[in-house]
Amino acid sequence: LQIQSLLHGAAERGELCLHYQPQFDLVSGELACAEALLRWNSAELGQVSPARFIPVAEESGLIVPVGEWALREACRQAESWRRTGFAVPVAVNLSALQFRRSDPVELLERVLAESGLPAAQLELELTESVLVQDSGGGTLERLRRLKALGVSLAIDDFGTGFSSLAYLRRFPIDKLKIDQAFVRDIATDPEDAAIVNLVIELGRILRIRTVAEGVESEAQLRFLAERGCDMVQGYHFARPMTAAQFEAQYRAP
Ligand code: G
Ligand code: G
Ligand code: MN
Ligand code: NA
Repeated sequence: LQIQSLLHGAAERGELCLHYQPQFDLVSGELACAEALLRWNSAELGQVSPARFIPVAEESGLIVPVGEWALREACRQAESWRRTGFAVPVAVNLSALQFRRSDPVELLERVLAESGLPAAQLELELTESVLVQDSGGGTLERLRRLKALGVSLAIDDFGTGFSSLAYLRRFPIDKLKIDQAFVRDIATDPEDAAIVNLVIELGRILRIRTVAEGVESEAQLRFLAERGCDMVQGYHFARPMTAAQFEAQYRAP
């Protein structure tokens, strides 16, 4: 309850910020994308981990204004980088509630127009729960309208929800992000290895790019490269970092 009341107004008090974690193309090794991740430095509680405040934000509905702040800030940052010659697409997490509560298409149109960011430079990460709760085809319609704006769509934490092969075919998805729980033991656990293989193969068949999350070791990277995973993200390459650190590290000199 304390978290909830303090999170309310955190954006206005300047306590929220975004960190960025790079994704790399596994073949070329080039920077492909930056995932924006919320951080909260509370005047009262100090640094609060997203694992603690995101669930509270989702239960209380605060994720709607907080998520809107994150989207706006990520677009502002990406456009500021792009205008100065550092064009890196940004990926923003959208919770299922943001998707159902308000019209995400209208919000995206507004934020893109405000920031000036070309839609092609923005990716939205949705969880499987968004796709599963498709009562009456409303979700498919919204995803199509989002795609029509020119943004790309990724499924986050893929494999942890109630996947159905039908919706992957039906929905206009560009990327599958393989959950880090499956990646952790790929080099040693045959079942996890089989699952990751299957997702990569599925991506190939459906022409959806695959990203392995939580890559922490050379052994995991080797496995993913051999199997033809398209992209990688994880501590082995870089942790989430401030915008200034990200720019210092990845803007070409
Ligand atoms: O950053 P971390 O590394 O600790 O993120 C923890 C969780 O918080 C992840 O599940 C991530 O998807 C979620 N998260 C981080 N930033 C945002 C955001 O801006 N919006 C939403 N909805 N979730 C976020
Ligand atoms: O749910 P989502 O995938 O958006 O959340 C990403 C979360 O995973 C963030 O909390 C981020 O800090 C974390 N993360 C990113 N790379 C790694 C990694 O290599 N190992 C672990 N354990 N966590 C990671
Ligand atoms: Mn994510
Ligand atoms: Na994820």
